[in-house]
Amino acid sequence: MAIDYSLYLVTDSTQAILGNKDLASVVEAAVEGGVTVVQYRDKESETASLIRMGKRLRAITKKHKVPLLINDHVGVAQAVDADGVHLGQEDMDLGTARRILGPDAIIGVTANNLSEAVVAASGGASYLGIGTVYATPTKENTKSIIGPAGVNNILHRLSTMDMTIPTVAIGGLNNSNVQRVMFQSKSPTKGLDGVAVVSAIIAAQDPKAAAFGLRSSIRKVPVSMSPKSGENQNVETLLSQIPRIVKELGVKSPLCHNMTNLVVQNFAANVALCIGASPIMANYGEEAKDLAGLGGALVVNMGTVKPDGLTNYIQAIRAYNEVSGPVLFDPVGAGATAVRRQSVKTLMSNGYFDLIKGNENEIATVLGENMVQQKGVDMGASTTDDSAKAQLVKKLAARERNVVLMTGKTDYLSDGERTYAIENGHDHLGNITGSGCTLGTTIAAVLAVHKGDKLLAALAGILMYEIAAEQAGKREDVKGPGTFVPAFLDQLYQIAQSASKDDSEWLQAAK
Ligand code: 3NM
Ligand code: MG
Repeated sequence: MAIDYSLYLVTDSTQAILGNKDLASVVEAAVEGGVTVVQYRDKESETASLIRMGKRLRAITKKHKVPLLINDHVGVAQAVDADGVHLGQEDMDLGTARRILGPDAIIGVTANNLSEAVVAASGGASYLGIGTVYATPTKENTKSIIGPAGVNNILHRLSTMDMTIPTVAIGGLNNSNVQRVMFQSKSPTKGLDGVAVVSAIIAAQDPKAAAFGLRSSIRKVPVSMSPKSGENQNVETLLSQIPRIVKELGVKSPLCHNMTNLVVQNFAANVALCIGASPIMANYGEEAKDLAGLGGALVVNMGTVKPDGLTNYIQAIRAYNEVSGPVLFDPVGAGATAVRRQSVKTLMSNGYFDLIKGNENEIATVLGENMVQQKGVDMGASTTDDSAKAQLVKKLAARERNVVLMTGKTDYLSDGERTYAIENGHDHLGNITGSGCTLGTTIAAVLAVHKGDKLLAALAGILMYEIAAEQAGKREDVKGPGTFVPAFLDQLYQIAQSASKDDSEWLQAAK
């Protein structure tokens, strides 16, 4: 019998999660709301009471034709005539449980990493519970937090080994992240069959409504996360759309919400104003919900990390993710310290970034392939050749299902399918502070007005920014980095203005 794993409920009887509610009533409501599998998990009760509750849950799940599994206790599963068990890595081994329960029993296994997944799949498990996706108070001493990227890695490797076992993800999943997790964890050949939740349903005021909401979310992948593929492959076609997009910036004047470092706040605000966007520098996460509702974009620039910083970032990222507002991540100095490396992981596991931009070192760190210790936030000498850089960018974009920009003398831009090298820019951009950060501000503003093709939006932002720098660098009044800054702002302003007058001559300089 094929089992629908799409919304898998794991129960909890603790006061902290169930409260004073009756578990059986909560489960019945949840099943009515759309839960497709129930696992009775109770880490505290004695056998007699496990069997008593197990029988009540059996009656309810039977009535609604939903499978019932028992966590850990094979004997209880037999006693209540459950459909099977779920085994953690410290529980009875899979082979023994299979021998006791027989070939038809559903036996699921928790897998925290690839080797646990492979052992369980080849040992005859019926499905895998993969986690912990996000840190959760429901299960505190979990082995490791793997994020959607970790789930993706396991799914990808299972599919290369032709293991077709069903999988659900678990840990910190709720209605605000299930779509993203299902989408981001999907490998080209294998996706999750569902998500497992505890508190999102058991602790909910209205478990039926919570289950219904989750079930609807799981069924649809948000449009803004769908990769735009195969379109506009031709560079000429891409470039021809840019003047219209730049013009839209001036017309719509999108909010550009920057959570950025102390050094560039002023410069970022000036750049945003020059291109026609409406800047706000707001580093306090509480404000993000209101700001996200205004239709703009968010820049998360990790240039100044502080103990409370991550909470603010996460609050803001979630607020924008919820309304499908674009979020740009600038992992400044990602490889420089252990704190920053961990911050990158935490942020990546807490939200979806439409675009990640960084220098070679930062992008390699985000990808998890950085072998060199970064010295400061500036980029040292490059060790990689051009095609390796392009590969790095493409690989990260494909994994995260977003757009990735690696800045440098040549910039590399990819959405995982299309990868472009951009040769525009000026040396003085490397001689002033905040040029990378404010490129992020520029791209975010464009992402806010052009939502269809994120790669095209990014290209428009990069070209207007870097061509403005070239124009400024050629001016006679520019004698060095000091005079370059005002000239650059002027040229950026000129480009935005000329687009509003349907003049796109500036774009001739694109290369
Ligand atoms: N197992 P919530 S995480 C029961 O990682 C359980 O194996 C996990 O609870 C694992 O949905 C977890 O409330 C708790 O975050 C999930
Ligand atoms: Mg267990």
